[in-house]
Amino acid sequence: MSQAETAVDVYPSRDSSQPRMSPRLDPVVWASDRSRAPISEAEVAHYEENGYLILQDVFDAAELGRLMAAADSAMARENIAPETIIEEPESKAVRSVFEIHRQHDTFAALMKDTRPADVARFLLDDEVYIHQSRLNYKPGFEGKDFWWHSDFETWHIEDGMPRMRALSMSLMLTDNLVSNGPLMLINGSHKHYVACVGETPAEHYKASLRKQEYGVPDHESIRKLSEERGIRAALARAGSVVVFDCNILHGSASNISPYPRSNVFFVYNSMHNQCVEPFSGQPPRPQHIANRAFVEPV
Ligand code: 6CS
Ligand code: FE
Repeated sequence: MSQAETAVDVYPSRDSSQPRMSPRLDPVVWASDRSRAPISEAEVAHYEENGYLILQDVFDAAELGRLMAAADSAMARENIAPETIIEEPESKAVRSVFEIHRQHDTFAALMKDTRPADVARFLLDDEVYIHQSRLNYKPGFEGKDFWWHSDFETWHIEDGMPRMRALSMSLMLTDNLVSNGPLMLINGSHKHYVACVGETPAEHYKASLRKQEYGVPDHESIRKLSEERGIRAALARAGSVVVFDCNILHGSASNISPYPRSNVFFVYNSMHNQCVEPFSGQPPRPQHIANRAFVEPV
């Protein structure tokens, strides 16, 4: 398919003063042959219906120890490119470190590990590459919220991701508890595309990664979708993995507990869904936020 053909914007957003909700145009589970799934039929059905799946205790204590040591060194900004570090909006605490898979071997190996990668290759029915990776620390007392959003709406408008053929893995590096600002997902919201109001500001990422105010759904749409199927908190022990569809509405509250909610997020995108020119009409976001330079199967 030529570049011009893929540039048809089938998911417009931030182009009107009125919010809009429309049906998803893409499959959730792209796999045609489900007999070779690396997860159970019930897990596939849960993911397809709800838009996410929690895989309990995927990584063991020894593996977690290595990952936490790597996360601590990244949090200490050791051998980390300064432009990939995002600080909390109200302090100098490290909120996120982007492109972590290219800055630390431990995380590079994680994203190639067959336990998450095989699930992504199955659900997206293709070879996959890393569109984005990040460590979100959400430190105790200081970790601020991530307002409700669809990742795909941002990746489509600001990164030029054509279709909903991507998913996120969130590997829990610390226990994700009721008290420490766990990921919350609006059940089933991935089946609707919520177009947001408000034009994308220039270099929006400089603000949105600290506190997102554009490309966020309107309250009425959030209320409607929450009341339809409910809001779920992804509570699980460190070592567990949440797989969630690129378009599910999710967010998390501030962490006022003493306990960090540290997760490593990585986004698998289908090799047949590579980013084109951003649909915002603005220049692409930097490489460390939206990978364009290293598009090879994991
Ligand atoms: O803009 C982005 O790509 C990032 N923003 C959020 C809130 N989630 C996805 C991603 O990390
Ligand atoms: Fe997100």
